[in-house]
Amino acid sequence: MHDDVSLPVLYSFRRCPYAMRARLALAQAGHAVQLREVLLRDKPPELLAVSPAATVPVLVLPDRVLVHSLDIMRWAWQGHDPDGWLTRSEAPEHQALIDANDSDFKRALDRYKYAERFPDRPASAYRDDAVVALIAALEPRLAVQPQLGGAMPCLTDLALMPFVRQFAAVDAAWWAQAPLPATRAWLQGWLAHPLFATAMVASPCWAPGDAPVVFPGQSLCPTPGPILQSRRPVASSG
Ligand SMILES: N[C@@H](CCC(=O)N[C@@H](CS)C(=O)NCC(=O)O)C(=O)O
Repeated sequence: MHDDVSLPVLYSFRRCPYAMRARLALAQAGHAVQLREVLLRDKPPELLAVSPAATVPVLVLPDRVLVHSLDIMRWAWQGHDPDGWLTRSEAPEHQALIDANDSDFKRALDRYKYAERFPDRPASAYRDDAVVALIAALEPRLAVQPQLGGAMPCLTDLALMPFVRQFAAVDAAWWAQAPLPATRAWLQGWLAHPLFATAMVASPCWAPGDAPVVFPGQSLCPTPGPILQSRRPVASSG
């Protein structure tokens, strides 16, 4: 049995898409962490002490603190990437997709989600912006291959999926009939994937003194200790 308190600490918020992509990567790469679910409106001093910016996710390692989701994702596969999850995402076109997701698409997505706060344009205009910023580039790729990584998924698939999920959920009726069948199938595949279920397992809010909550939990691996310590990949397809 491993020593749970010696595992890296991950500060996380279940519904945050940045935290989701970090949890997806950690689970896929087979890293066990102590999950500390936080409330964004009531962040624990322990989080503020390690990351003054106080965004989630934050991964506390013995020698450093990673405060950006993409750094956590890259760390997950660094040094042990037998299936190329990290390597394939390093192609310039993947970096461009991730950059587009995290900048123009995210901005348009937030306006589309909260269109009532940005009343100078209709929600559909923000949706169009989001399509131009990212979604339009996904469809032709996913029409010829099942994953952004190719035949197999890569970091890029997991980095984008939580955000595309939010985009699809803003107006499910529009999404269901949009001329985006390949992107829809890709998202559906991930929403039904056991890795997503593992990453979305709910955990009570953390408080100092709580027993460690080991993530990923038992739902993914019946014997999480030895399997996770050997860092065996737990999912290989979308
Ligand atoms: N660049 C960061 C951004 C993370 C981020 O903005 N997370 C949001 C939650 S989805 C957050 O923590 N916001 C701070 C707050 O709401 O106080 C990353 O990639 O991890």
